[in-house]
Amino acid sequence: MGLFDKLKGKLGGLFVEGEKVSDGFYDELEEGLILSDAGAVLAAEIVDGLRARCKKEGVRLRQDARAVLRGQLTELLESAGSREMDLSSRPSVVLVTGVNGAGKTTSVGKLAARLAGEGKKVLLCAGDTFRAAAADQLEIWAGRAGADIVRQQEGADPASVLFDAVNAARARGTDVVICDTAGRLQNKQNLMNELNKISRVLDRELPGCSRETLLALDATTGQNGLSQVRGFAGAAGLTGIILTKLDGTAKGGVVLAVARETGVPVKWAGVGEQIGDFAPFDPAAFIEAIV
Ligand SMILES: Nc1nc2c(ncn2[C@@H]2O[C@H](COP(=O)(O)OP(=O)(O)OP(=O)(O)O)[C@@H](O)[C@H]2O)c(=O)[nH]1
Ligand SMILES: [Mg+2]
Repeated sequence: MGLFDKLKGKLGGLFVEGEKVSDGFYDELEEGLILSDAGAVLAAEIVDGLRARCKKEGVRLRQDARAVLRGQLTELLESAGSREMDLSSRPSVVLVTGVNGAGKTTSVGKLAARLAGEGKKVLLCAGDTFRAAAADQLEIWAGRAGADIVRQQEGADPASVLFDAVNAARARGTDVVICDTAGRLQNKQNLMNELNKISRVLDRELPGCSRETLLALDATTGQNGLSQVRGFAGAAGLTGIILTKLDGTAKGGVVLAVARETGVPVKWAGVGEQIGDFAPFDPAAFIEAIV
């Protein structure tokens, strides 16, 4: 079973063995890409690119066009930045942001488990102080992942929880602090300022530390995902994306638009609600699943 086996592409049906490419084929492909949330402009661009490549390489059969398309889309995803996580300093810090319900807390738990499995000492920071239940939920994940947790009471300043977490991490020789945050809309200025404040605590307390700021992006959100990436990149300086809920969708094409328009790389993929449903994002495997 591959990571993306649950991700059923709508495009697969187009590549009938032995059939030739045709105008109708290219039109249907363009439509399929739009239905997968790649966006109209990018869909047209991809299809034009494919036409040109197939013409140049003398590709006549759909099955061969599929290979060309896969290569083309994989290249597009790989053109975004490096997918490596920089966790070289001790402690290093991973901040997980995103809109409500995107899968932040779940992803924090999964990532913690993964890093703990690599032998790292992980501490979770309950930066979502908006609801008391948020810290309880994170505490359950900390238990599952074998990580420590630092939390405060409901309504506390998230920057102050992070301050405590950083100090605990220094005292305990923690390798990675992973900070959960409250869900927020990408256009709500006061909440975005809160992320900024969290970031300033890190500048002051851990100058020069390795820092990843990841956006949990629900793969089923469609084109709004692009606006989320732009908004959070502007406010928090994203270093990567965790693409969540890939198990529940035939879409996910928005990451093509994200790669093209923002250059923020997808670093992780969430494919279920369980702790192990998480892996480094593999562009070639992803494209193979949707095309
Ligand atoms: N199928 C599936 N469900 C997921 C995945 N990741 C998260 N979920 C589910 O999505 C729901 C929301 O997940 P949370 O991790 O609580 O999301 P959040 O972004 O922390 O939510 P808020 O803190 O309320 O903003 C939960 O029911 C999770 O189990 C995934 O990769 N696949
Ligand atoms: Mg949460």
